[in-house]
Amino acid sequence: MYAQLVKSEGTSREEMSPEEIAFQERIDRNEKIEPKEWMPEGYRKTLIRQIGQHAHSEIVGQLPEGNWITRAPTLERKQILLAKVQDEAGHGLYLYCAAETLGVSRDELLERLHSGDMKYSSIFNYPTLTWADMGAVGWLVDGAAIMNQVPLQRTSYGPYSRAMIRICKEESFHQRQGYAIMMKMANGTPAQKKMAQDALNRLWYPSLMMFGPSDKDSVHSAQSMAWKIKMNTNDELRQKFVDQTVPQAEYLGLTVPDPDLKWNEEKGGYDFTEPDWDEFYQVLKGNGPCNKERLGARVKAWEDGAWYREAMTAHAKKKAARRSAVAAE
Ligand code: BYC
Repeated sequence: MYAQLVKSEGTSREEMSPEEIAFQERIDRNEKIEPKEWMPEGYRKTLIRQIGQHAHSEIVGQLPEGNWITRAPTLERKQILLAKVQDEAGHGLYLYCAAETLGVSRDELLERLHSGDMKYSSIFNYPTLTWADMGAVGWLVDGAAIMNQVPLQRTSYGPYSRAMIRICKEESFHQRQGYAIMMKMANGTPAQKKMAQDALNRLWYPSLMMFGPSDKDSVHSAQSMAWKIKMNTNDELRQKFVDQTVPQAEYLGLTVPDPDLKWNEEKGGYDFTEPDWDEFYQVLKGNGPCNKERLGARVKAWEDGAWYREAMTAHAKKKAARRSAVAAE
């Protein structure tokens, strides 16, 4: 058990305060940590970073799909896509609320997103060029999100874990709607099948990048796993995702764009080519195909909404003043 008490910076158990040791023992017993309880500052900060980044991803993640609402091929598809994009807004809200319980305001989180100080998932810096991308996003991007989020339902911080339970229920619907689009396209005309294959070709490696850098380059994994903020390493989840997704691609009659993909009997999983990590770090630095467009759209939405936030605040103040006037009568 105490093997887990080693911090990623290299601090050993001997260097921990009695409070830190007691805290770690609660984590090891799988107790949930609740907002007002004592927690190490690093635990609080790591949670704000991860939950905040996750919330931002949900909100920015609306943009590539929102782009296709007006161009959905049927009314039914339009309704489904609208509902999905609306769900992402809800997920963002649950997560911002969970982050707020750690003593950070939503305005501050958004300010840090807009200034480029906080990240959102790299995947949303890639464009969605055709309707088949709506299928591939649901199938691969939501599929990767679920793979990462199902274990997070058991994460040690109570509000985060409870938000995850609700989010995962909706994500599985999202993944299935994406796969349903892929089925239609892959079994459609040769041109539709080609679009489906092209979407898979473009989104495969960016989806693998969603799990983060390989374990040897992951900065936060060791400490986050000791604190059960993360339940698996990045590579473990990436492997599970590949193993789950390859048979789904085969069922669609599509080819995963990796000539070296091969079942490895010994490890009971596929050997596969790693994403281009230089590209990943370039996207993180703001140099991906859509970084400027995505952040620009968020900042514009925030600025355009200023009058609405002011009106709501003024309305809330008036209501509160009226209530206290009535109470004073
Ligand atoms: N994109 O030490 P590491 C969704 C950063 S799905 C951007 O391994 P960690 C949705 C990382 O922040 C997506 N940045 O980090 C789906 C760190 O930089 P900082 C959201 C990334 O945190 C469909 C550095 O690289 N899901 O929302 O231990 C529709 C070193 O990495 C990425 C979540 O956020 C990336 N892909 O592990 C709509 C799940 N990967 O912060 C919406 C919760 C790494 O030190 N998050 N970085 O500057 C996690 O599980 C973990 O934060 C990660 C990264 C596995 C993503």
